[in-house]
Amino acid sequence: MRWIRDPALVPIAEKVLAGERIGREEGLVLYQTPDLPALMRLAHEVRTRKAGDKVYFVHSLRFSQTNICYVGCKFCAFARRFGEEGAWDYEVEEALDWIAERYQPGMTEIHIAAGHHPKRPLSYYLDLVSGIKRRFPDLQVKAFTAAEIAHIAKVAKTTPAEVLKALNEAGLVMLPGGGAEIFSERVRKIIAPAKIRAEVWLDVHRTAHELGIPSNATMLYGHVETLEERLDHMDRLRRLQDETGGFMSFIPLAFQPDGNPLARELGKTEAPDAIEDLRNLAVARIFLDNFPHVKGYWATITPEIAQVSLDWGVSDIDGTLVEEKIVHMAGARAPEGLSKAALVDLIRRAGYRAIERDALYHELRDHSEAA
Ligand code: V47
Repeated sequence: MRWIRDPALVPIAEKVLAGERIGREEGLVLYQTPDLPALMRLAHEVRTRKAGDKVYFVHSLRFSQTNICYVGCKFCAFARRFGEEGAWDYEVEEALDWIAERYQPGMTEIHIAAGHHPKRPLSYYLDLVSGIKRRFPDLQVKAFTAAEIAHIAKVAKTTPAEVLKALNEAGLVMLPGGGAEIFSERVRKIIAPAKIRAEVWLDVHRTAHELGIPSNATMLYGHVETLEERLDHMDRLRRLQDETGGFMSFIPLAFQPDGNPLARELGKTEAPDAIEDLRNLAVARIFLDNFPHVKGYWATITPEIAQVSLDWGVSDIDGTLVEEKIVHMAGARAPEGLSKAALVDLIRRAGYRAIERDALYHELRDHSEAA
């Protein structure tokens, strides 16, 4: 293996090339190696095994029915209190009108994530989901992070399983991966002390998978976490995926430092740089050997780095994301949405086949031959 300059990588590369799983210690070596070309090559080998030369994207609308939230996560620039400037809180009909104004023919997914509203009853969320399905039957509803599901259940004095069952009957088909942050209790105490614990997040996803609802998983990185804590996070996800097989995609979220207390307290004014983003994606691709996809989320890493990330293990770049708010309110420099044509171009110019998918990863169209 003459392409490997770092001798510490040789035994790891042998394992990865043989399709064997690596452990956390080996993951740490990958996080620390100066041999970035070799890391890239290994991640590329794994992504090619999983997805060949395909890169997936979805024509998707982002929606947040409210930003009212009292959880107080320190990384968040999105949440507002009742009556605070910039707060919004839509009734179901207002939400449907908001969606109608932005809906474009050909959209297949609506991704909903929002604040933990202290009062809305379960019926509100059921009406929202069933209302969307009635008015926009072509949209698959991927909605509510595990943290929101646990919160809705708490307000309704019921269990996450009952909430998931009812939402599923109303039309929800998938859970997004938000709210995971970093599972380490040490980090959660600092960045999100009032948010659900890691075990609850994992339990909600386990329950969703058992009910036949697939989901994604995220990891917020580039703040106070250590590399070991990132590996612990991915290890817990890998173990759950071994149990259920219900995760579709892993999405590292690069911390955006504007307008949130964590940035002010840490004095951290920059998001992670390109190498940190790419290295993290590559390690994730190699470590999470049982995840079908690792997403390069262009809203946080920029479309340019997302394009480069396709050589670093990424096989999905999320989607058009008309009007993404959560990371843009925290200073993300990327545009709030990209057109389908721009995404196809980005993928094709990197040398890959652009595959349009729906929320559940059914292939809808191969754009590789498009003009
Ligand atoms: O859970 C909040 C993160 C998440 C900041 O499932 C921040 O396909 C960076 O879950 N800097 C919501 N991140 C977004 C999310 C997501 C994104 C893309 C795809 C999918 C999917 C899910 O946004 C939150 C939180 O971890 N977030 N503030 C910030 N300052």
